[in-house]
Amino acid sequence: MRGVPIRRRSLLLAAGVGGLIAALPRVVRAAPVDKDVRLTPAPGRVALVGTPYPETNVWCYNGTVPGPEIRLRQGERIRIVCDNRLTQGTTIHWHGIRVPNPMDGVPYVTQPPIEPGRSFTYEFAVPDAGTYWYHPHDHSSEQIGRGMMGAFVIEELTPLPVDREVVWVLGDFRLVPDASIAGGFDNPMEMSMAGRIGNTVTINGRVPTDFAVRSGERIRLRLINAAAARIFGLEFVHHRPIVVALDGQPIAPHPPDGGRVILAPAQRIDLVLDMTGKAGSKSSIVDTFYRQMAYRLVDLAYADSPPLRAKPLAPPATLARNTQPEPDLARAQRHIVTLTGGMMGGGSMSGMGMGMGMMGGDRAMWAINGTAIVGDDMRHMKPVLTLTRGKSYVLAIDNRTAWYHPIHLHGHSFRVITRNGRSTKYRAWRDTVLIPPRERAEIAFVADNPGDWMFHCHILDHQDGGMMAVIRVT
Ligand SMILES: [Cu+2]
Repeated sequence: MRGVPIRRRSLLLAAGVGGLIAALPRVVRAAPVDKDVRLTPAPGRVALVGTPYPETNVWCYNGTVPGPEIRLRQGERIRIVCDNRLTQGTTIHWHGIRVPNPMDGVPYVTQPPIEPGRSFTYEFAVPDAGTYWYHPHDHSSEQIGRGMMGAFVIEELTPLPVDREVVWVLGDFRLVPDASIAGGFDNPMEMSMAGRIGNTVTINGRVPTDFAVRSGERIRLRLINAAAARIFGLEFVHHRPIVVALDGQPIAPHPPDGGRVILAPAQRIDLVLDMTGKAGSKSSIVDTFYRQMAYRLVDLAYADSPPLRAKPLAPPATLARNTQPEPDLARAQRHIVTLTGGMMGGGSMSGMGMGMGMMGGDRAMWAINGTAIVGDDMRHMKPVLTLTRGKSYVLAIDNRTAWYHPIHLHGHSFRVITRNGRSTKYRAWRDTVLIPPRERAEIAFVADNPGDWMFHCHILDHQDGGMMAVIRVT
């Protein structure tokens, strides 16, 4: 389906972006690093489902799904060498981390793709604590859909006091009966609807059964939605999770709206979960986002041992604020961003009625302000917005489609200040905002990170089908 031959891409890079990028590593390699990591994307074989099913052929980092967890403390500096052993190009994007533009891992925009057999060195400091993740940004629907994902945790200087910290990378795979991954990526029908939703949900690369807990313990649960298209709506039966961070950014601790933890592709949520069940009991976490496809994700299985503490703990404190500058809403310049395209009458999984023209050869099924970047081909794109460094902006994002879109801005965090014209309660900092069908959201931020930044839907089929744009900060 990808129409751009590698040779043509390479030529263009040699003449344009490539020369610019070659000059940058000298600048960024000056400071000593706190951690050196090597990530090797390559084919692998892992037990996604477990017995009696055979192992699954995947593409992954360092032989595992998810790839190795990267963990740093706030303010530290890391060097990551990516050694591409795939048979196609790749890049790594550090989702949500405010890195310098040349380290952002976007093919043709911040770097040439890392061709098979080649390597690329990423190096940056991590300014903000929180839960992040890494994934490819080249051929991303297929590479993520085949297993390329990993957690990136940046610890606070003063950590939240808990008994145990747990990271769950939620994956979603479409498997055929022998547990191998179904082909047919970039199916035009799915691209114009909800995207490629799988049939096999994994926690840390494995179909889960029980998660062992102890009565009375307090867990910090870092949830990462690494799925290509699936949105989660998690209900913790008989438990009361408290949200303490969204997309890595601290928020006043509060129970999730309606008791459901909504987690769209690429979003993260940190929960404080007090294990209030009785010793020996079991209780489920169910995913009810697509109501007609609700299922049990995993059971919390209580050990038979006596409770860890006699009295429940006090509610968790608010985490220390990260380092993003506060947008000046009174002086902010406003822009409207309109999302269009897709099949009409969506919302349900059966909504058909493809409009003529959407099946056209150019795959431009979606658009942002009338423009579409299809696939990874960003050679000809012009920025949809050019922002002035240091100034505050409000983007009013208007979803005129019949489908959900988790919209991600690279290089920045933003506050979600309104939804459908009403102020939001927490004005949450995020890097990915889920906008339901025919709804609107306003985001506010200071454009303080210079460069060309991707602004796109994180349902990767939508991204591939045109719902991607560039916002330039100069
Ligand atoms: Cu979308």
